[in-house]
Amino acid sequence: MQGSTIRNVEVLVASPGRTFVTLRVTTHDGVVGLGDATLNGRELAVAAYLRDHVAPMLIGSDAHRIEDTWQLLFRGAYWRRGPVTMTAIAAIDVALWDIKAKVAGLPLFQLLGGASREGCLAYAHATGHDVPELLDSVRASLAEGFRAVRVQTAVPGLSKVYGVPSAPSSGPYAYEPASRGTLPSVEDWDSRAYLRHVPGVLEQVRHELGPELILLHDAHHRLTPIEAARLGRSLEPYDLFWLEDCTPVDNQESLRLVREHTTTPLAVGEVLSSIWDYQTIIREQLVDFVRSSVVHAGGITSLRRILDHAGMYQIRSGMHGATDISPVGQAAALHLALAIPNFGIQEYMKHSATSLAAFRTSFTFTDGYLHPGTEPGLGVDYLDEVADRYPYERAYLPVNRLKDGTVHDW
Ligand code: CS2
Ligand code: MG
Repeated sequence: MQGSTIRNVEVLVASPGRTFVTLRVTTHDGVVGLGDATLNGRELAVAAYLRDHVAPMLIGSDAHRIEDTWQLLFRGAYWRRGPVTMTAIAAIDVALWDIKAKVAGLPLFQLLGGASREGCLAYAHATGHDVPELLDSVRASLAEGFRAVRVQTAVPGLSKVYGVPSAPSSGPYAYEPASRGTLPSVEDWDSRAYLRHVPGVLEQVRHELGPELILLHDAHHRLTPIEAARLGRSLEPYDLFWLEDCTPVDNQESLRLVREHTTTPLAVGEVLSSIWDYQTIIREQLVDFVRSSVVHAGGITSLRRILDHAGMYQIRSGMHGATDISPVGQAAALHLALAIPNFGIQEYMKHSATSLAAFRTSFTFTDGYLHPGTEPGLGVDYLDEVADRYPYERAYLPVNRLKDGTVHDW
């Protein structure tokens, strides 16, 4: 199997519109596999982890031994888990799956058991500084063919809130959470103002756009468990598909209190990076959707295991798909999403034209559904000649502070 031994491992960092870390693995036969190693606001930590520690270990190893390589990088590192390690492992894992599928001459989803559906229902981002602007944004997403929309709104009294671009009417794709600069920007937060405002907004959206529209909302980790319980209950009349990250889940048990008080479906996990982070959450049926991405949860090998476990509890996937998941990570998500039995929905925050220009992609969006395409492998290429025009620029996710200056979850 000389041909499939790894000849080269490259860590490519560029900032076309936003920063992406792309891993490229090349075998002696010249087969290329790509992986996404982008960890928003901490990109260079993963790049160094890969370049300085992991890449030297893989030169000369067999690219086809995906599971063995995963175990080597997880157990062999001694220091396990966490977003940096699991994002690094994910990039290698996906690149090896890309290679194996290309050698097999099949689209990756065929190696994952084949298609379990014709397409993956996708949700768009809609946002507004006020209800009329939000309604326009939702209608714009519907006009693009989306059947599901996540709605985020500004909150009176707060200068800046997650999911809402600074400039009014700049459209849903103008929002990029990480901002370039020497220091993170500071946003203010007030849970009481948010809890007073959001139910009324969802009420108006549901009233204006009818019962069929699939509606989602992201509380973005900012509420205490009892506040989250109250929000979940106040949103029940508006039939949300899910309420996301209603409270931080560092303490997985905190969701018990939320579950006790509301039947609004819950989604968590975009910041969770391993199956152990879901142990209590899944076993006690505390959520309805797993939000981990292939990129931040150890790759296809690892996320498939988490989703298989979740499937036992009828918990479905809702993979994170914001713009800090690169087109490579997005493609990997779609191949897994097409194959798994317990698919729920896929986030589709479209990349800017500048970001997209650095990649050739083959996934499609038709009538509300995403499909990974049928090219061998992932179906994505990295365009060095374009990406190289955008050298790395540091950017930070914002920091949140309460009115009294206390640091709060962003
Ligand atoms: C968000 C993300 O899309 C989402 O659900 O939670 O936009 C998140 O803020 C970013 O990915 C953080 O990098
Ligand atoms: Mg989120």
